[in-house]
Amino acid sequence: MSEQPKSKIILEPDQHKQLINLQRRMLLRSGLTLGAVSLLSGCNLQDGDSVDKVLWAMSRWNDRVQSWLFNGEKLAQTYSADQITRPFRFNAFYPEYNVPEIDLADYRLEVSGKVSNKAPWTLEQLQRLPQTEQITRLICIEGWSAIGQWRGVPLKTFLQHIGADLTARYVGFKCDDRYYSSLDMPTALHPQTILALDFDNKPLPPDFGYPLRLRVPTKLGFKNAKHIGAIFVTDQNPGGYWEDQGYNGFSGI
Ligand SMILES: Nc1nc2c(c(=O)[nH]1)N[C@H]1C(S)=C(S)[C@@H](COP(=O)(O)O)O[C@H]1N2
Ligand SMILES: [Mo]
Repeated sequence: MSEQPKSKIILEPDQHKQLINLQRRMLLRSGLTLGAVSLLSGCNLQDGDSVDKVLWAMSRWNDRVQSWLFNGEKLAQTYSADQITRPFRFNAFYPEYNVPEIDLADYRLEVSGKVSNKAPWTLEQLQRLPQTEQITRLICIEGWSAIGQWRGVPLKTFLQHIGADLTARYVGFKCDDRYYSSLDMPTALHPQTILALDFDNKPLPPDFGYPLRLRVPTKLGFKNAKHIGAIFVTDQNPGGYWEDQGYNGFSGI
C-alpha cells in the first residue's frame, strides 16, 4: 500500500471538485491528509471509483468520531462502569506475542529537555503523586473504539513536578518497544491527559502499556503511547511513529 503522488490521480472534473471538498473537510475535522487515507485504506487511490468509495467511507467515519470526541478545551465524554468494553482491545504496530517484557527493578522514567529537574523516576515515586481516574473511549484510527477505565497522574501534575517549561511547544514520549509519539503543550496540560498507572483498577497489564502509558481521551489511539520510558519537553516537533508516516500530529477531532 504505497502512497501515490497526488498528480497520479486521474479524475473527472466533478470528481476532482468533490475530492478537494472532502479533503478539506477531513483535514479540518480530523487532520487526515489524502496520503494518510491511502495508507489507512491500503488503497492506492489511482482511479476515481476507489477514491470515491474510500473518501466517502472515511468521511462518514469522521462524522461519527467527531460526535464522540470534542473540540478545543471541552472535556472528552466519560462513561459509567457498566459501559466498559470487555474484553478490551489490544493494538500495536506488532502482534500481541511481541509485547515488551519490562522488569520493574530496572525501570526508570527518564526526563529530559526543557525541564529543571532531570532526575529519573521509579514507578513507586510516580505512584506517590496525586492521581485521577477516568472511564473514556479509546478510538483507533483503524475504525474501532473501546471504553476503558484508567487511573494515573495528570501529565500536567508531572510536568509541574519536574519543573517543565510549560511555555514550550511539545512533550515527546519514547517507548520501550521503539514506539514514540508527542503532544502539543495544550493537550499535554489538558485535565484528562494522564500518565496512566492502572487499567481497570489493576496495574497496567503488559498488553495495555505496563508499566506506564499515556491516556489522552481527546486524541486518537495512536497518541496514547504505551510502555513509556522517557519524556522530554521541547520546542521542536518530535513527531511520532505514525505521525511520521502521514497521520496528522494534532489528531484531535
Ligand atoms: N508503545 C506503543 N504505544 C502504542 C502503540 C504501539 O504500537 N506501541 N500503538 C498505539 C495505537 S495505534 C493504539 S490504537 C493504542 C492501543 O492501545 P490498547 O492496546 O490499550 O488498545 O496504543 C497506541 N500506543
Ligand atoms: Mo490505533
